[in-house]
Amino acid sequence: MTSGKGETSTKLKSLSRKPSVSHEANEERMAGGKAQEDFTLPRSKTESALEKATSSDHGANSDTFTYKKFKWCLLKPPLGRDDGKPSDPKTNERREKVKEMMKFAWDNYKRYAWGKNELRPLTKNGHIGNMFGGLRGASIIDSLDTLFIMGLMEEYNDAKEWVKTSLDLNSNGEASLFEVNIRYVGGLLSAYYLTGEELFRNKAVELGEKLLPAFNTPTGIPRGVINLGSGTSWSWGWASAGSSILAEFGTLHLEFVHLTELSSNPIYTEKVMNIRKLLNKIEKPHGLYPNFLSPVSGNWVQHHVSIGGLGDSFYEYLIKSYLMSDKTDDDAKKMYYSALEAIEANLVQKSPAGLTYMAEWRGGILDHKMGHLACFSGGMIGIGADDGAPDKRQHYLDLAAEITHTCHESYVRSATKLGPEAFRFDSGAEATATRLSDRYYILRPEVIESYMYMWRLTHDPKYREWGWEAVEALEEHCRVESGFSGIRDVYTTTVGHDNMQQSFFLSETLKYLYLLFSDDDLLPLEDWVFNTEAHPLPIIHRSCLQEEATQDKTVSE
Ligand code: DMJ
Repeated sequence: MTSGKGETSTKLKSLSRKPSVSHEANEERMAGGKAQEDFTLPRSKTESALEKATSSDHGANSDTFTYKKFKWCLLKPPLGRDDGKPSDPKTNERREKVKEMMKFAWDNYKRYAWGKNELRPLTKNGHIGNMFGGLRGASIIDSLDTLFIMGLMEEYNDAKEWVKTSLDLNSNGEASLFEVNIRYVGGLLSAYYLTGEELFRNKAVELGEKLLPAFNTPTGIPRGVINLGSGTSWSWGWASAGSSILAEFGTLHLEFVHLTELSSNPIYTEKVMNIRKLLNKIEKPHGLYPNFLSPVSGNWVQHHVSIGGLGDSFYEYLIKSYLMSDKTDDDAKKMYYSALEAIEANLVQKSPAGLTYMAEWRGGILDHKMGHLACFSGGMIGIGADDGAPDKRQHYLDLAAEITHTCHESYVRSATKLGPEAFRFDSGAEATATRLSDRYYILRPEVIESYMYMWRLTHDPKYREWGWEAVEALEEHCRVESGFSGIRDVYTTTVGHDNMQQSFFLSETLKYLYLLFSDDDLLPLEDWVFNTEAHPLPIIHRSCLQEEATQDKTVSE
């Protein structure tokens, strides 16, 4: 113990760690009436897994998690001084507009698709799909934290009530491990950390346990599809030679570390550390990570590398794992910066007109195409700029800004001012889609996500202007009578709608817009990282949590 926090005489000091600016309503909302309780998870659901777990801890917290400790260790109040309300009236008006969009999207989902996974806004009904293995309510789980931070409390309470009475985890269908993890586990974890409602914590851990059989492979690399009832798992039929996808098995780390944190069960962290170790050890062509890996042999199956689909969030989770560990996870840090160096050396390109982009790599041959999905990388490179080599900070900030600029160009070069699914830099194209099949926009968040991070990092007003352009375009082309819909061709203003309000529109697109027009103290980056579905997860301030454990004993004496 090096600080005096454990001493009785510092009790008052410790209380003052919670900044005095904390807004009353905000505090009440955060506490949810439960913040003063110490929650301990009933062993029932996790017992078997815990008992089977091997003894190595891999950084799991040996102390039992308590919400009180967690809150005390945050550096700042999660919702900021005044729920992040900006002082500038124009920005506030814009923020209110985004809140209205969320309410509109939510109200229509509630009216026409309640309990289904997504709203079909043209036909005014619900969509279930086959990604979530019989789980329902994806839009509800994905919206919990967005509703909460926007102060849409009636709607949040309806959502919470649905989770309590109707979220049935005993489904028996075939689910995408990745999608269930990022949307359901991520959404429930964030809802728990923001509200202290034990319901969310229990559901997250219960669901997490159902995902574990997917890791029963010769290498421990999980397969992509799992039957949530039987635990049987297999690879996607379209993935070559029974392989697993980098962006899927590489996008579990943040949630699984938090599952260990909340359950005191090391198994979740062990599973993702095993993936990490294998990826760290395996030989990489030119330092790059191909998108397909065999869960049986542990070898790459083919050499397609992409910062967009199939690869994207693996890189995101490396830097975010490091940040979420309070900058203690050095392996994640090393892997991230080495990967970024390889990406810069092999994939980053400059177009004839001077636009910087990330090409795709097919066994050494470049495909001069950038997917909308790859546009998250502006934000990712931005948030990692501080922690690479000190002399590269400005370089990374410049690269992040250039990529974000290119992605903005893909929006402004369309008739609708929304960006296509993929844009190209060959045959005379500069950030435009050349194939009919790439012209659609499905309410994706990645470009706006990068605006939000770049705004936080630079406060350059252009990012808020670009975000507002997107709001206007969404309103004009995607808003229909009963919700928001994706469009089939961004290059024509006579739009055809795809009749789908994706759950990530509520979880990510609208949340990132709201944060863009909020003060930086709403979910401050000193305390929170966003999972790849924009669900905020707290940075684990381990040393504080351990100090406070000692102090708890003192306080209770
Ligand atoms: C979301 O589910 C996540 O952002 C994921 O990482 C990629 N695809 C969608 C949004 O486009």
